[in-house]
Amino acid sequence: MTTHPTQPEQPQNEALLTLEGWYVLHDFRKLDWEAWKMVSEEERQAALDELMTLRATWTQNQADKNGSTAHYSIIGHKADMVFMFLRPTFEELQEVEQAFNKTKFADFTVPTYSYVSVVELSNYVHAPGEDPYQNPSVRERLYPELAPYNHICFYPMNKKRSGADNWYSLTMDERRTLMRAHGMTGRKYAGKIKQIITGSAGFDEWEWGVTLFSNDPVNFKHIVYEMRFDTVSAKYGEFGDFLVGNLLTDEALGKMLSV
Ligand code: 76R
Repeated sequence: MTTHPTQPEQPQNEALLTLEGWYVLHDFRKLDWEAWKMVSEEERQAALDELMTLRATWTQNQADKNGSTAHYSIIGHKADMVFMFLRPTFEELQEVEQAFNKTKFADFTVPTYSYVSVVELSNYVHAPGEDPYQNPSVRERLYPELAPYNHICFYPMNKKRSGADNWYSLTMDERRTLMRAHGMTGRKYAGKIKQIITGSAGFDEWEWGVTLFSNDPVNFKHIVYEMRFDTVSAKYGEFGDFLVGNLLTDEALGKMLSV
């Protein structure tokens, strides 16, 4: 388990008081179906067995509390599957990506999109005075163990900084008020949606990655639509592509890859 440095004591800007947890890679792949269908059943089985072995190492990594991994299929043409890896360091994140790339199965995949970020809790909520990295409920959110929800929804987003609507020109109090309203909307989905907000300023194209999990995909539509009416999203939210899909249990994976 990593230890992150505690926060700077006197940051220049309160917005810098974010808490960071595990580093995250969302790795989206398309399957080269033509190549997959062309090889023999034995070759397909060997590639699948190797993938299963790798998945077992991810399960062990999670049991060791040294990271967490999710593997989902993706619906539509943007990708066929996503691996979401959470690891303590950039090095471990890259190692897990490379371990996959070295498998035979990876030869049948084409990377279509990837996203590098870090689990982030913003400073709008936590109690002053304590070391949040020692707080068990904070730790649980910074180093989350991904549970096997049936569905995933991922999209990147920015807070606008153009013209009169510049999030970064607002005062801390203004931002806190807007984020509080956002949190209230979010709380209505307690038990229905599990959200992981990851920060990607300096890491990737957008400022945050939003990863939602649910057992019913209609909850994604409801929460995203309801949040569009919150001032923070209505005025300041800018969104990238949405990618959605289904949990790849061993059985679902076998079914997906059988030809
Ligand atoms: O962390 C907390 O629970 C406290 C309140 C809270 C913060 C600070 C919170 C609650 N979020 C916070 C920060 Mn969120 N969140 C999103 C999206 O599609 C959209 O319009 C927005 C995408 C969703 C669906 C969502 C869900 N949140 C953030 C930030 C960082 C902002 C910053 O620092 O400026 C972003 C980008 C963001 C976006 N949020 C919640 C949810 C849900 C479901 C909750 C309630 C969580 C709970 O109480 O368990």
